[in-house]
Amino acid sequence: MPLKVKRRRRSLRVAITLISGLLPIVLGTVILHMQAERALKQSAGQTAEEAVRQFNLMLDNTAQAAHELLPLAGQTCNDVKLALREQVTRRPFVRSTNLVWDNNLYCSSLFGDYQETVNPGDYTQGVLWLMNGNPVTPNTALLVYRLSNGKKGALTTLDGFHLSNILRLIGRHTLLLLQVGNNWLAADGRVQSSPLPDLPVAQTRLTSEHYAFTVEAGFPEGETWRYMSSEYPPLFSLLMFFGVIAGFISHFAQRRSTSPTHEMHRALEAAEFVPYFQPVVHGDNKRWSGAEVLMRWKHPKEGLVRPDLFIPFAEHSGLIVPMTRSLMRQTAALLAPQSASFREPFHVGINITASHCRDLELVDDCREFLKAFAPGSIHLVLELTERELIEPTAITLQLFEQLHELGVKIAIDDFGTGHSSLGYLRQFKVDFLKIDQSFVAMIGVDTLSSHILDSIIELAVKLDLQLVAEGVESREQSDYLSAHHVNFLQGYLYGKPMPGAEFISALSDH
Ligand code: G
Ligand code: MN
Repeated sequence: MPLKVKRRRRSLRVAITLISGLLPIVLGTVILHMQAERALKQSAGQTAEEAVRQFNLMLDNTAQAAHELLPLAGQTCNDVKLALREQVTRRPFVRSTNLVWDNNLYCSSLFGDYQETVNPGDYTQGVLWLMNGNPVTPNTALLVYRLSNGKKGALTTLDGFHLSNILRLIGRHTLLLLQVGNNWLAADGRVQSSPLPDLPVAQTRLTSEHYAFTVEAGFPEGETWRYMSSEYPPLFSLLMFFGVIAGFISHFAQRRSTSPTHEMHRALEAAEFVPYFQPVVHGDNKRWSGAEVLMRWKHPKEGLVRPDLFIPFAEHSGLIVPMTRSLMRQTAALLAPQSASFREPFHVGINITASHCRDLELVDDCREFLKAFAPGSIHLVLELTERELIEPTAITLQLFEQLHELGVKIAIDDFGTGHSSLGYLRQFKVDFLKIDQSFVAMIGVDTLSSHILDSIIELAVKLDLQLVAEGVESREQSDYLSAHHVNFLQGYLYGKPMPGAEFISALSDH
């Protein structure tokens, strides 16, 4: 069935379905990715805040020791070394305490008397020095707090073990670094002075408001995806679900877009509807008097399709009007060059459905058709099937009025199979009756049908209507109809419906 033939190529349809399915998944993933980045950023920020808070507390403790010792600076080491050791013992984070006079460390809680020059430039803002150990404990991180007042000075040191512990415990999934001046400490407890490493995901820096240090927090490469895969599985399932739904909807929407109507739209644009011509002959001399135009669909895959299969769809979708217009234009283009050879007006029968008669467009189409021919060289006959009667509304009556003014003839097709009244025939000023082929087929076979045929002929004579007999296949039928003065005959006996070129060459032979 041609109307089921898919409009688009399969690969394109599959691609569209895939894209529709993937789009919500991709968009959803992008949104989840952004959400995950936000969550990580927030987490890094909170971690950094917590670390700064902890370091501030530890430094407060260390600074207090220095404040308490500073007034003692200048006294002999022997007098103060117990006070120095007391601070180390009392304060949990303080590892050592030292007194300074005039930038000279002269007394230490570790060694008592001691001599070492203090260079204030080593201390960030003159206060903090993150170092990788001292001569006593090399390679053990150490944060030195310096307090000075004139020549007096106190140095208290904070054990790096506590610092790296904080980095490790608070950080957990977050990478945390403590930076003091150019030096920085990571959770592994090593102090380094190389450039700070990049934390590729959610990098956050937070500087203490009380002391000269900065905490940097962040996550390693790929953390966003790891976070998503651990936190969002239910949302991912939902996305998959939406993707599948969208794919299905797209798939079925495309199936719909290959509906008969769409397929016929395409065919109309591709000029696949072509006219075939079946000759109509004079009843008496059997000379060709005209032709009925019969639509054929030259389908690219299905071959030649007969109108019964697609005309109902065309009527339903309203496409029948442009399709017939195309048929009339093709017919005019084909026959107009022959019109000089017509010895009498050539009958051209065009099939019309009731849906054609809803507006006056048909008048313009007929006018355009007739204009293609030399005046008087042609009779345009519109064939209306008796099976669907036209309502005599104001618009249809106006339509037929205008058609008659144009000189267009009206024929009732398949006559005898419907139930048109005499009033109907008069109202639409019918010119021809086309006797349905079922009655012609019964000639010499079925007496009842022959009676009906005789009545139709009688009626036509009384109403002064011209008669066309359809489906004439045998000499016997032809003789009978001629003997009963049927004006025109049409059927396989004289010619089957044929393509335009064939019809033209047959026409010149006749
Ligand atoms: O309804 P309408 O008259 O437009 O239909 C014409 C139909 O009759 C076409 O399908 C045409 O092919 C068919 N037809 C024309 N002549 C003959 C014929 O002699 N015998 C048969 N069986 N069909 C015919
Ligand atoms: Mn017809």
